[in-house]
Amino acid sequence: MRFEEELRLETDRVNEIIHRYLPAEEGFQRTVNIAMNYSINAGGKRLRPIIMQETYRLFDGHSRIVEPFMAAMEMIHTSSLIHDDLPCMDNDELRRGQKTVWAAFGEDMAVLAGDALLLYAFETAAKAFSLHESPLKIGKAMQVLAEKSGINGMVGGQTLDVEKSGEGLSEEELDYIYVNKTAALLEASMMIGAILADASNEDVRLSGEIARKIGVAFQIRDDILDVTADAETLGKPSFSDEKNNKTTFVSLHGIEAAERRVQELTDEAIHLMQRLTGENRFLTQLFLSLVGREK
Ligand code: GRG
Repeated sequence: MRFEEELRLETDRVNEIIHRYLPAEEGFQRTVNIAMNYSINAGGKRLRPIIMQETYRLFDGHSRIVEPFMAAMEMIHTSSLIHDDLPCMDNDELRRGQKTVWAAFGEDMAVLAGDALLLYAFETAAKAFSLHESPLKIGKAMQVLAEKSGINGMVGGQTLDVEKSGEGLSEEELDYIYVNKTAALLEASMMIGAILADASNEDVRLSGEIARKIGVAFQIRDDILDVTADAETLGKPSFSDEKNNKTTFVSLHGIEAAERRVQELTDEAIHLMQRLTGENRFLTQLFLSLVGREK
């Protein structure tokens, strides 16, 4: 089967898993549940849960324990997009091809929907405890999920990014932002897949290192698309970085250098994959496909 077809089928299967864990739209508080589902159901590439599942398979995992974590990861990612779009952050009105949550439901509901999705993610991941597998590895996976989302991960990266808007950045600061704001959730996805499949500590570490490189490459590609693709293709506004006075790899080094860096980081990651105790051709192809992604 062609890779594109395989990816489409995989995305459909991942969507089915995520939908099983979404909250029912009922109760006095249902407006927030509706806003949570609105943002998740708008689509998205589902890259993080796909990477988690494929890493789990790479290390020969074959139970359903990974599924609540896949849904949890997409919830955390989506919660960050909801908050990222708020007027006090990027002030964007288009995401995943539809109105952003604050534009559709108001700022108050968007703050609450982001908060609620973040916490519902941990409620969802905790459902793994009922699947009769080692509670120790579930606990470890939850620790990684929390660490990489919080001040030592995504929130940390976003903090420096927001604080430094309109100012120049050193290479070290830019790297900190990319490694944390974007790569940390990809890192967590691979590490959790490995942990749940009982991979060795060295394989978990290596998985994190590979995903960090892919994550930084992914963010640089995002910067490139921000200045080269149109809003219709992206499903979100282009030139958002310029509007928000963001220093990016592209604004610092130009598009050609950015393209080269994406390729270099991807090559390094693919090379490191050969050191893992296991192989997954689909995952390798997925990483390679990200180099040239158009949305
Ligand atoms: C609510 C925990 C929490 C944190 C809020 C706002 C914020 C802190 C963090 C923002 C992080 C962020 C939006 C980073 C950008 C990462 C990025 C390139 C996202 C786009 O990911 P895709 O292309 O999106 O995978 P789809 O829509 O396909 O899922």
